Amino acid sequence: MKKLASRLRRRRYLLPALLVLPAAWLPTQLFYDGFESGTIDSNKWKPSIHPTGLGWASAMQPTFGARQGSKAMKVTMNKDPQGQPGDKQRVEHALKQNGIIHFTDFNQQYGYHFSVYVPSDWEPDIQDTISQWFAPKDVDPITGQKLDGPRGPAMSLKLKAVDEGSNNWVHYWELVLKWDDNPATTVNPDSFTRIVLWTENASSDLGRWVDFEVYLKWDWNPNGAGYVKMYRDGQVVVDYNGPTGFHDDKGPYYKCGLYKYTWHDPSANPNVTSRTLYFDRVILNEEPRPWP
Ligand SMILES: [Ca+2]
Ligand SMILES: [Ca+2]
Repeated sequence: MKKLASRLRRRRYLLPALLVLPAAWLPTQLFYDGFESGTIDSNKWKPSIHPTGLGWASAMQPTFGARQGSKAMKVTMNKDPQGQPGDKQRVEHALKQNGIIHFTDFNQQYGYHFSVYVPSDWEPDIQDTISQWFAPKDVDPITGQKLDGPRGPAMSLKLKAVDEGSNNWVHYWELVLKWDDNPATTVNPDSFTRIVLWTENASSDLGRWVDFEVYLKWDWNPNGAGYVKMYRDGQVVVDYNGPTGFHDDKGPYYKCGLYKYTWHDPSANPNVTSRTLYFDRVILNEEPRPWP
């Protein structure tokens, strides 16, 4: 009898908990593309390709297999033979929702999931940005002038190579976050804070599908609730609590692909004349970061 009473008591507490928990913890999917349609759907993606003609993306069947289903997005970019130091090249695609670019909200919890295949013959180079959370600059509504200075994306995931001696170039991942609580980021690059959240040897991640999950909340306030938590193949590699992003009107948006802003610099590897990589299973949810 005592046992039954205790069981009932437990159930009484369990029931309200079950009613409350799913609503709080189930993610709301804002975006999904596994590229199985065989096209890069213009309702889902906004392309940003520069210079045109030297880069493209397609939904195709990789010979090594997709991460999910049979198709993935292949991104290719060729080096501009006319490029000058400082010239930037990109083949990027920004997530859309309801046909327009998905700008995030500040103080909302998001979870990005994507899988990347970097071919095993990837030549080392000083940097390739493969995902970025682009922060649109504030604009004066009357004059149309940009109110923020140059600063780059709020966060970027890069592949880079580091010379570990005697021309022994080693591949590294790098996740870079920036933040600034000043509403007008000034032209002085010291005016914002740049933090390398993660760097790790990437050699064993070439030639296979790698799953990334990036959970974040944009909050530039130093006393706010900003965070970035990132998993690589289910393992936590970043667990950061602190300010994130810039003090802007609009939150950052995500784009993936290839962006090389140093391709024409003298320090770039001259042997890298073309780049190709693959994405699959790109998801954006409104969801809290997992615990632990
Ligand atoms: Ca797929
Ligand atoms: Ca701003």
